[in-house]
Amino acid sequence: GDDGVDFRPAYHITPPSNWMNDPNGLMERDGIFHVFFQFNPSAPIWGAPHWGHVASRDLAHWQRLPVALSPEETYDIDGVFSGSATVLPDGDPVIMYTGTSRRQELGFFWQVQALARPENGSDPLLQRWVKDPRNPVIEDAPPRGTNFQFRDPQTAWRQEVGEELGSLWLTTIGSQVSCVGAAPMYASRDFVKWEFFGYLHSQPGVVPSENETECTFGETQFGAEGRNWEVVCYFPKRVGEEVIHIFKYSDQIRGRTPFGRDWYVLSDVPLAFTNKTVPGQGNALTPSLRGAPFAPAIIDHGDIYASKFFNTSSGRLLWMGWSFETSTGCTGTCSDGTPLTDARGWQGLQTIPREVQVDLETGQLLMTPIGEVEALRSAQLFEQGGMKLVPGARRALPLKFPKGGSGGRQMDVSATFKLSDEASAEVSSTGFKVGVAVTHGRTGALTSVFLNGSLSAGGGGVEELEMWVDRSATGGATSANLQGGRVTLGGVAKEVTLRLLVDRSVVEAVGQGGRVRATSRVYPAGRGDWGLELFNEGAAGSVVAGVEAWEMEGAFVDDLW
Ligand code: DQQ
Repeated sequence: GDDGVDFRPAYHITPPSNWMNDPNGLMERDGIFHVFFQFNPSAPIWGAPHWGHVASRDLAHWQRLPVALSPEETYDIDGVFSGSATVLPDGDPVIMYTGTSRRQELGFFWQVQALARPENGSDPLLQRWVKDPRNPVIEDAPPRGTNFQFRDPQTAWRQEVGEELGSLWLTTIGSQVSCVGAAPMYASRDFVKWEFFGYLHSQPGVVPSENETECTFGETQFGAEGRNWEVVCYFPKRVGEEVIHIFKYSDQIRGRTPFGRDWYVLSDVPLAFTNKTVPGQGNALTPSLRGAPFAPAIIDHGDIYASKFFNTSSGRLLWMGWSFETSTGCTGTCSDGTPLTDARGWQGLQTIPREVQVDLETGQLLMTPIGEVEALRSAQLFEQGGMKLVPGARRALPLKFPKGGSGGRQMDVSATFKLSDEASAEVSSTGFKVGVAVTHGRTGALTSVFLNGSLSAGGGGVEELEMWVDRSATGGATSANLQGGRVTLGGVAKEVTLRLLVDRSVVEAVGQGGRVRATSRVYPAGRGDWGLELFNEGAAGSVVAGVEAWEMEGAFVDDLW
């Protein structure tokens, strides 16, 4: 149904067939990385989620494994929703997920939390999972919350919670409380008995308090005030002498993307929490980094939702997110026509994992594709520096395609642009706009990724820039054609950089060493080789560009050994 154009990414994780959404249960255990994901094995649209499973030894090559969890118990019969894995001190992993069962009288999904453990802990691939007979282990939504918005438990952590209680396991669960997004915590000593333990974090001024009422599901869920948090994450990250606390939530507001958007805040003190006996007390919002006001930042400006952080055994903090299809306005469950990708039998992918660093100067996360992805580079397609681009210049790069390669459909591209010294010395606030276009074969379709900003006078550089992916000449996508945003650099930069991971229907764009990110889906229909063009559309003078590009191999292998 797609005229021979293969939109299925080769080096990204996609479903074996049918539908994929959120990443689940991300963990490293005995040198093997596990990625589970929301999976509908029966149709290329969302429905009755199972947990699909892939594993890797190097975070670059992946093996497909059997479905790990299926809806089969009364408490999860309508879907094994999202959840996390925690590796316990004895090395045994445990999954906590959300079980759902439709309440017919309401038609919505009743949500409780359940545990699963490996059937055979000595299977390095952890292929079979057994549900705990004591499930569900968390049945009660938080006070003024609702079991219709109560899901996606986060990887648990140990925390000292005072002399009386000592050290406890804590987790947090995406929720709606008093009609706003919330991250209630639950505490346990043995990982089996869990109790509500206050709120990890809440929106400023909307700390749930006793006198607020319960939110009726559906009433304000998507209204101006109504918000719901899904897939909340909370991870500490050591930065030199300090520990920075990263809190992430997926805000389910309609209208921004088909699904919502992922946000983060950073704090240099652990996020406050209320003791369950004093609801609302001491739960004022912990300030963001350096006492700055609550200022959530966008994790990725593109087609990303329900992303997750996870730690490796060597203490790296990584991130990975679900990228949904945007080939039609319909995202799978609508009745106004078949989504384009339904015909192909699959939808959805996971991004290449990103390495997470904290920049204390600006209070920003820097997120770059992990170094491991370079293991998939095969032929080098191009390498050249010193390319001068005068204002208005466009320059097609002669790529050297290997035989039997992807014809530019699977590429890893790095570009640097040295901003002109003369121009910045003379002119104040002169705008620049430089970038890379991916050209899509013979039809003339292209996806432009660019950086723009203003050069500061005298100093010769840029302090703030924007990165945008422009899909208006790409064809096929119906969500916003321009995806991107603005970012402060925390200094004056004389050089701006772009990294593009191009994989058939996805372009992961990362600007300025990971300061700004946009994952965009593209569906160019043309045949013929893809290519790269550099451009300088700004008024700020010449730039000098350097580009490296590689062909990328597929990521899936039959076995990891
Ligand atoms: N989708 C899942 C939920 C999650 C939402 C169900 C986010 O667990 O809250 O597939 O995409």
